Amino acid sequence: MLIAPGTDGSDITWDLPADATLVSGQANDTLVFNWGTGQDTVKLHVENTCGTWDLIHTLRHYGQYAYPNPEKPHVIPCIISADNYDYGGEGVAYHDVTGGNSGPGPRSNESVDTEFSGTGTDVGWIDAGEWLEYTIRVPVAGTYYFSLLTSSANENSRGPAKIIVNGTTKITAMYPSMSGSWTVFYQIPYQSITLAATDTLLRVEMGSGGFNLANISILEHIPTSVTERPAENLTVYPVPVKDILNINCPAGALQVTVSDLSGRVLYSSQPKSFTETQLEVNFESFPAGMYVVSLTDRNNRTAISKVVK
Ligand SMILES: [Ca+2]
Ligand SMILES: [Ca+2]
Repeated sequence: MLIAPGTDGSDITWDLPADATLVSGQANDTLVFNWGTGQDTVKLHVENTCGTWDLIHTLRHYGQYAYPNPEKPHVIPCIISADNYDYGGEGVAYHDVTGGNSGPGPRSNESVDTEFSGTGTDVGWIDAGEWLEYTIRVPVAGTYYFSLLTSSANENSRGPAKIIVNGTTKITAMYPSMSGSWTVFYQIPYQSITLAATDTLLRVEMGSGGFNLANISILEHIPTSVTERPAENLTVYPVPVKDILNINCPAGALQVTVSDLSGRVLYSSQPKSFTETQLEVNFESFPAGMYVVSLTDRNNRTAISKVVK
């Protein structure tokens, strides 16, 4: 404890960590001391004829902590605002390829690019290879449902985002919704994720950019009212088909599969560019019968059509 009598008769009391040592400033406005090895608090108590005033501030060694309260990880289940990535800075709590915040959003002194969007906030200006981390706590281990709320005016962006927990990839690809606008957000279809009580760190890693990320949902159940972008229209012709089946997906397709009624996959295309709107599948080698054509669209949603040969 350091007591520094003020010139106006105030009593000023500093409580420093046990192994801190005073350098200068005991009787001045600025107190300089060598920090010890522990994580501790600094307390300032001022007392004079006007009353008393106390300030308690926790100082930490450089490291990664939950934001906004280092003492409170995000408790699962919850929805985490994307801009509430951890304290710790570049290379520790996040990786952003551009220095400084490109947006006018919160945490302007960090390099993650944030903005205000309607009543909320989002992380924008996302580039390939960027990642964000969130300190979490899982009181009850088990299966949860994971989704991201995204927007994009970029018709060719595919993300996808990879979800990693404590260094283990839990979801390999979440394709952001191409909402046609940077300010219209859609929920990516939920995927199940298994979390253990020992899981403490969630990472969202960007395969490529071109989308905005508003929040991250980790829920016990899939909400009944979710605004997902509907699956794209799927038109197939001719039906019945003899050899070449034409598939029309006006807004672009990711993948096409053909299976028989027992679920056996007979054909699966390589992942397509979203700019492909017209696809063909050759049915020549398939026996006569009924088939299911399944098209995965840009939002990782599936449209199905039955085809007779
Ligand atoms: Ca940046
Ligand atoms: Ca960025």
